[in-house]
Amino acid sequence: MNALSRRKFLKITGAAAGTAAAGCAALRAAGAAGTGPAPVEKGIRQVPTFCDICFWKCGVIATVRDGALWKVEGNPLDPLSGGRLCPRGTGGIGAHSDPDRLKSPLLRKRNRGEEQWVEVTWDEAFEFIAQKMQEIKGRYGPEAVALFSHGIGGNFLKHMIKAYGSQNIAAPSFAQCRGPRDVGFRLTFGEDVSSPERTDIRNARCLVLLGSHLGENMHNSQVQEFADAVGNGATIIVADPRFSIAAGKATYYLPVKPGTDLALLLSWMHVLITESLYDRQYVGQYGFGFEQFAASLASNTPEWAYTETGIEPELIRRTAREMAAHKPATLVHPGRHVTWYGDDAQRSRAIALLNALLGSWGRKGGFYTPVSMDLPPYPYPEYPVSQRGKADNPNHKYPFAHESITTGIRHATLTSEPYPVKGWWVYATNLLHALPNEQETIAAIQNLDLLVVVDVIPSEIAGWADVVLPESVYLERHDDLNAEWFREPFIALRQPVVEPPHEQKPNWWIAKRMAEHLGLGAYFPWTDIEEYFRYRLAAGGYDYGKLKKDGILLGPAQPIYFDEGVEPEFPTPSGKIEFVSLQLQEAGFDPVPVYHRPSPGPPGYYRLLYGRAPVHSFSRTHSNRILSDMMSENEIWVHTRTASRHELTNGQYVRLKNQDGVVSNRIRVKVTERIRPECVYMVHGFGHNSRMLTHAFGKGASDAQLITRYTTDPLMGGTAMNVNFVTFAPAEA
Ligand SMILES: Nc1nc2c(c(=O)[nH]1)N[C@H]1C(S)=C(S)[C@@H](COP(=O)(O)OP(=O)(O)OC[C@H]3O[C@@H](n4cnc5c(=O)[nH]c(N)nc54)[C@H](O)[C@@H]3O)O[C@H]1N2
Ligand SMILES: Nc1nc2c(c(=O)[nH]1)N[C@H]1C(S)=C(S)[C@@H](COP(=O)(O)OP(=O)(O)OC[C@H]3O[C@@H](n4cnc5c(=O)[nH]c(N)nc54)[C@H](O)[C@@H]3O)O[C@H]1N2
Ligand code: SF4
Ligand SMILES: [Mo]
Repeated sequence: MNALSRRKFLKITGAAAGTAAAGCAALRAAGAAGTGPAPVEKGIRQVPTFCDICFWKCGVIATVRDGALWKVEGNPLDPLSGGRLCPRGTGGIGAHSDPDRLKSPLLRKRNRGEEQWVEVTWDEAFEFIAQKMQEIKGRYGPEAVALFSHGIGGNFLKHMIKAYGSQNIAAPSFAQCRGPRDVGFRLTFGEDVSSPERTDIRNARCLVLLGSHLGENMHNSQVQEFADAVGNGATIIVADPRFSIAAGKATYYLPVKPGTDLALLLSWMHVLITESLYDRQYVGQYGFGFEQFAASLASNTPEWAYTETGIEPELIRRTAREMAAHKPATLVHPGRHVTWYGDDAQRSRAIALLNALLGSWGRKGGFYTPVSMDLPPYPYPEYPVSQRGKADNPNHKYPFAHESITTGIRHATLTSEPYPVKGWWVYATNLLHALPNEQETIAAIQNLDLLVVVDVIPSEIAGWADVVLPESVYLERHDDLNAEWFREPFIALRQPVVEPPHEQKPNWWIAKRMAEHLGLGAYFPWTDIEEYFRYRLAAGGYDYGKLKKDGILLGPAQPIYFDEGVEPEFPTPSGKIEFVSLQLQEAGFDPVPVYHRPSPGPPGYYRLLYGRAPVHSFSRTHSNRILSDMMSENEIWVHTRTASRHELTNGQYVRLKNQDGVVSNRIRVKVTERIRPECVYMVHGFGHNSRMLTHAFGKGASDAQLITRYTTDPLMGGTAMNVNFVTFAPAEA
C-alpha cells in the first residue's frame, strides 16, 4: 500500500466511527514498523499468532511487556493483514482483560434462562454432559445431538460430534449470511465466491458495491484494497439506501429503494446488451444460454427500473457505460451478508451474470482464482455412518443448499421432523442475536434435553444453557492450522501469547476430554495439539519451528488469472457460465433472474436495515472495554422528514416497535439526510440482555429482537431479515 492509499485507508476507517483513534494509532505503529516487529527490548516478548475478533484471521504480532499482554499489531509477513490490523483487531487485547469473562464451568441451578449457576470442575461438567449425551444417543440416536459452531475454533468440536455419530453441524455464516451469494455464483460459474472473497479489489478499475459497506464492514484486506482502488483513481459506484462510508468515497452514489437491487441489476444488463457493450468474445466463448437470457431482459429498461428503484434512467445508463469502459477490470462486488429479501440467491445470480457480461470472472481486477498450500489432514479413524442423513434440510426441500442450515436444525428441534433433535452444542455463536425470531430459538431450546454452550463471556445463548464451558480467548490458545485459500498460498498458526487467567481451556482440549469421557478417545490419538500440528506439517514437508517463529509459512506464488495461465473451468452442468440455468428450471425455479417488488410494509412504519460499525464484531465485542469505550451504544438513523413527522430530535432516546408489537430497548435517534425516508438503520449486535454482561447490559438496542419475521429463500433456505418494519415509541414506555 503506498503512502497516499494508506492515508485514505485511515480516512476510510477513521471517518466511520469518529472515534477509532486507538485503531489509527496502532495502524500508524504497524505502518512505521515496516518489515517486522520492532527490536525486542528487555522484558519484552513477541509472539506471532492470528486474530479472532472476526473471521478474517489476520496475522498478528502480540507483544508482552513484563509478563502482561501489552499490544497486538499486524504481522507484516501475513497476506491477510498486510501488516495492519483493523480497529477491532487492535482492541482485541480487551477480550483477555474483560472482567466479565466466564471463569469456570457452570451448571444450571434453576430454570433455563434464569442465569442461576453453580461452579463445577471440568470433570464434573464433562461427566454431566457425557451422561446426557449417552441418554440421548440411547433414546433418539446420535443424530439427535447437533453442533452450532462459527469459526476455525470449532474444528475439534466438529470432529468430536462426528465421532459421536452426528453430521448435524451448522454455522450462521451460510443461511444467515453469505449462503445465497455462494449459491447464486455456483449456479452461474460452478464455484463459490468463498471467504476471504476472491475479489481483486486492489486491481479493479471500476468497483460496484451493492450495500457492501466497506469501511464499516472492516474485513481488513478488503478495506485496504478498497483504499488502494480509491487511491488509484478507480471509478466507485455505490448503491445503498443509506449514504454509507463507502458511498462517501463513490464517484456515483445511487440511493436505491431498499429491496429493488434486482431491478437495477437487470436494467444495467439491459443497457450492456442493447448497447452491445458487454464482452462479446468472453460471453461467446464461455457462456451458455446467452440468447434466451438477453431476450428475457427486453422489458427491463432503465425507464422501467426507475419506477422500481428511484434511480434516474440517465444515471443507470451512465453507470452501465462506466462499467463497460473498464471491463474486464470491473468488479461488481458479490456482497457477503446477502440474506436480505428472500430472492437473494437469484439476486446474487444476477450479480454473477453482470460480472459475466463484463468478463470479470477469472480476470485481473475482477475475480481471481484462489490458491492454497497442500496440508494433509490427520489420519483419524472413520466416523460412524448415519442412515438418517442430516436434519436441517429433509428431502432436499431447499435443493441448492450446499451447507447445513442453522434454522433447519432449529426447525427440526421444534417439530421433531425429520427426527427429534434433543441436544445442542453451541460454540462461538450467539444464536439469540444471530438467528431471526428469537422466540423460535427459545422455544426450540425448551425442547432440548441438553444445551452446552462454549463461550468466552456470558452471552445471551450462554444464559440459556444447562452447562456453560469457558474457553480461553484466542490470545491464550492454539487453534487448528489455517491453510487459507487466497491470492497467495500460506499456512498460519494461532498460538498462545499469555496464559488464561482462570479455569478457561482451549477448544481442542475441551473436545479431546469430552471425547474421552464419551469413550471416543481413539479419535484423539495425539497427546496435545502440538503433536497434531507436527504430524500434519511433517506430512506436508513443512517446518513447524519456522511457523512458530514467524506465524506464517508462505508458499511460492502461483497464477491466479486466466491471462496468467489458469485454465478457465466452469464446473456447472453445461461446463459453461450459465446465463440460463436448466438446473433451476428443472427444480421449478426461474432459469433467469426475475424481479419481484418488495412489500412496502404497514403505513407509518419504516423498513429496518442494519449493518456494521468499524469497532465492533456482531454481538461479540460489547463487553470488551477497549472497543466499547469507542462506541458504547448504537443509534437509529432516521431521515429528517421522518423525524419531523414523528417529532423526533437528534440525540433523543426512543424505543422501536415492530410490526408484531415487539418493543426494543432505548436507542438514540440520529436525524440525518443520509438515509432514504422509507427506511431506518442501526448497527447490529447491541442491546444485550444477559445480566452477567455487567458492562454491555442494556446499552443500545438489538436489531435481532425486532427481527421477528424472515423470508426463506426457496433455493437454499437462507433467512432474509430486511423484511421487518418499525415505528417509534416513547423511551419511557
Ligand atoms: N466492523 C465489522 N466488520 C465486519 C463484521 C463485523 O461484525 N464488524 N462482520 C463481517 C461479516 S461476517 C459480514 S457478513 C460483513 C457484512 O457486511 P456487508 O456484506 O457489507 O453487509 P450488508 O448487510 O450486506 O450491508 C449492510 C449495508 O447494506 C445496506 N442495505 C440494506 N438494504 C439494502 C438494499 O436493499 N439494497 C442495497 N443496495 N443496500 C442495502 C445498508 O444500508 C448497509 O449499508 O461484514 C464483515 N465485516
Ligand atoms: N439481526 C441480525 N442477525 C444477524 C446479522 C445481523 O447483522 N443482524 N448478521 C449475520 C451474519 S452476517 C453473521 S456472519 C452471523 C454472525 O453470528 P455469530 O457468529 O453467532 O456472531 P455473534 O452473535 O457475535 O456470536 C459470537 C459468539 O461467540 C462468542 N465468542 C467470541 N470469541 C470467542 C472465542 O474465542 N471462543 C468461544 N468459544 N466463543 C467466543 C461471543 O461471546 C458470542 O457469544 O450473524 C448473522 N445474524
Ligand atoms: S479484520 Fe480486524 S477483527 Fe477481523 S481478523 Fe482482521 S484484524 Fe481481526
Ligand atoms: Mo457474515
